Amino acid sequence: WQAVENGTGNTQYSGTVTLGTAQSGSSYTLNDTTRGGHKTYNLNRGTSGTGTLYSGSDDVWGNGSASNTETAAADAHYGAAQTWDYYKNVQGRTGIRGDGVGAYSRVHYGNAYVNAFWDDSCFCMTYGDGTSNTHPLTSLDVAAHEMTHGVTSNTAGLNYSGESGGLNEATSDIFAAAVEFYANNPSDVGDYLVGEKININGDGTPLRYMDKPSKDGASKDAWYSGLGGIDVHYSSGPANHFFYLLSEGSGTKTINGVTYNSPTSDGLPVTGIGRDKAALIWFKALTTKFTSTTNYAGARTGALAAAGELYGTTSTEYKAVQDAFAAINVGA
Ligand code: ASN
Ligand code: ZN
Repeated sequence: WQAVENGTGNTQYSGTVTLGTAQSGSSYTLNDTTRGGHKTYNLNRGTSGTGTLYSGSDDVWGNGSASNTETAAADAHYGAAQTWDYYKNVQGRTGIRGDGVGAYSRVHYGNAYVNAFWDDSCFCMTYGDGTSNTHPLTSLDVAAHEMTHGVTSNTAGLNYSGESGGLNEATSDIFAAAVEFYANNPSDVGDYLVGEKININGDGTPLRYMDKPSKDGASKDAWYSGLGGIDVHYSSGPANHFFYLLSEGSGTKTINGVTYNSPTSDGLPVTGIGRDKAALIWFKALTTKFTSTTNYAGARTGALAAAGELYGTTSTEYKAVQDAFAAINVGA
């Protein structure tokens, strides 16, 4: 028999947080029984197997530094919990499959491994420790990005290549931003940047920018005929840009201390409808309109259908979806 507990996580990226844990006798584990039994395991630099479930004699996890083996676990466990809560409380989806069952997280994958990934076959997400094993890829936005790959896989099933692959990647970035805003953590405020905490570029810049994706030097701001031929982490750009424009509108805007400047490819302004409505539209499109082969034109059709069902086809929200797609060069 296990008691439900609230532990304390001293994370690297999100400050001190509450973690869902379980207690059995004198031992505590990173087993979030109120969120589908989501568990966090230590791969201890291995690259296979499930690893060892985090357990300990107290309910305090990590010390904020990557040199403590529990710190990355605290971040990953927190990210999974916030993502679970977002999908349940905002989108009405309980768990990645919508069946109430939790996935699991594995941290300390490999040696100085600079990536994180979702894997359908284990129904789990995995995190490397980053450069010099000091920057684990366990920030909240990365966790939400990886967990969202599980949601996409179990809904639209967007193929991970060509334009559908870009839409798959964008969906993970879109809900990463949505989860970060939802969590409203003072140590990791919401933004339209992806991976700004894990310092992959070594100079403090984020991996991706949603207001103007080309700022990363490789992503595209708008659709063009060759988009399906580039890496999915770059062909995601136009859809990320669409989501930013639909949420916040074009032009300059400062949110939580970050200043964005979002252009439009047609030169016409877009008036944002707010990120909450934008995320509801994208989720409805993802889960009821998109298929494995949806391309950018199909995403427009699907998002408009979703907006029409949610707000009506004569609504400002519907019009904003039209305008935001036109702004990324996807038109009627
Ligand atoms: N971290 C990467 C991602 O989730 C791994 C990959 O390339 N699939 O997109
Ligand atoms: Zn991804």
